[in-house]
Amino acid sequence: MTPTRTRSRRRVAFLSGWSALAVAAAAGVVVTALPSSAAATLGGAAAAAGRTFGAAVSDNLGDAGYVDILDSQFSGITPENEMKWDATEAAPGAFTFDAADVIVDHARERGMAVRGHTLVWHSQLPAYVQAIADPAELRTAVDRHITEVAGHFRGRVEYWDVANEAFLDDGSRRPSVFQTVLGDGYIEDAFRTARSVDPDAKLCYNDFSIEGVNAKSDATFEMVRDFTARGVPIDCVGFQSHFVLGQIPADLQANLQRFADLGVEVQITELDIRMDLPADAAKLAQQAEDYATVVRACLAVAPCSSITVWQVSDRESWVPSTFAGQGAALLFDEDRAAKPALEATIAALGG
Ligand code: 9MR
Repeated sequence: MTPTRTRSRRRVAFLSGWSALAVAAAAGVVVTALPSSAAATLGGAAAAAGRTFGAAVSDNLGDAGYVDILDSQFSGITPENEMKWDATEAAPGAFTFDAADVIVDHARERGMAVRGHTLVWHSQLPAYVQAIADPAELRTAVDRHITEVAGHFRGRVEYWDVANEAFLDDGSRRPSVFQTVLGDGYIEDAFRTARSVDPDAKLCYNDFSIEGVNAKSDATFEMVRDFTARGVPIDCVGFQSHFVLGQIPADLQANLQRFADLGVEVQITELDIRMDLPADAAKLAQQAEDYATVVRACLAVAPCSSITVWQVSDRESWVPSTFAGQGAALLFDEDRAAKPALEATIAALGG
């Protein structure tokens, strides 16, 4: 799961069963072959390739059909909404972690890796934060938020999306309250605070539309280059990868590689591939090819350590409520039946 380096012994505790097998195999330890049933799952096939395959999970764990797929197929979990500012600190200083704890406990009891999402983001941000105009006051609020949230989950979250979606498409900084009140330095300050609170978690910058080479990914690249050059503690970049059918950027692999060459891990963090509804056989076949393309790009870049899809099945996907007439973006359909993309993804992983 961590192909490049290991920060501490504690990291070992995070390895899922299959990841541990893969690490043992890489270390020359004799391991029995993966049972064919496990190799034929997303998590099993990813582990054999030294990767984690995760899913975003929300308030779904009371649904047995959902949990069956989650537990049998996936080796990682990202809470979809439960760690966001509006969920964890809806009122100043009043922290609530119950919903996120349920998801994190589920993951940890099953040896799944956890991606924490997200500490500093302009969206799902309570009005009281958006109203803060005084820099000292906002700095204190951000520090306290990171300290309490990352502190609560310390030792149980392997990766944190410290900052999310800070750039616009043209490469300029998004004019969030953080940017306008605190200026450019708010991102590096957040990374430093997160590192001091949880030194063992890997700290990521996460964004959408940075999967190919463009003005936005160029600006992100320049920030990460600058951070690594100046010793700002950044370990990874998350490429959300909310794709449209047939439109996977041709330079995805090259773009992942240029970030990896800076010395950070890269991860596919919120993958889905939406299509105009209704789905049909041709679209589902194209989608299968597209998922395989994304997997191959990640596998071709050594520090690409994980792929996470943004929910388990089309029934839970955020897409239809956001893009009218579009959907069918995930690996399982509305009835939780496997789609062609599932087999293609496992095959591309080498399973
Ligand atoms: O999937 C999430 C959805 O349930 C929420 O309503 C939405 C609110 O902003 O956030 C969605 O997740 C987003 C993620 O946190 C950041 N990247 C984009 C995702 C899709 O909007």
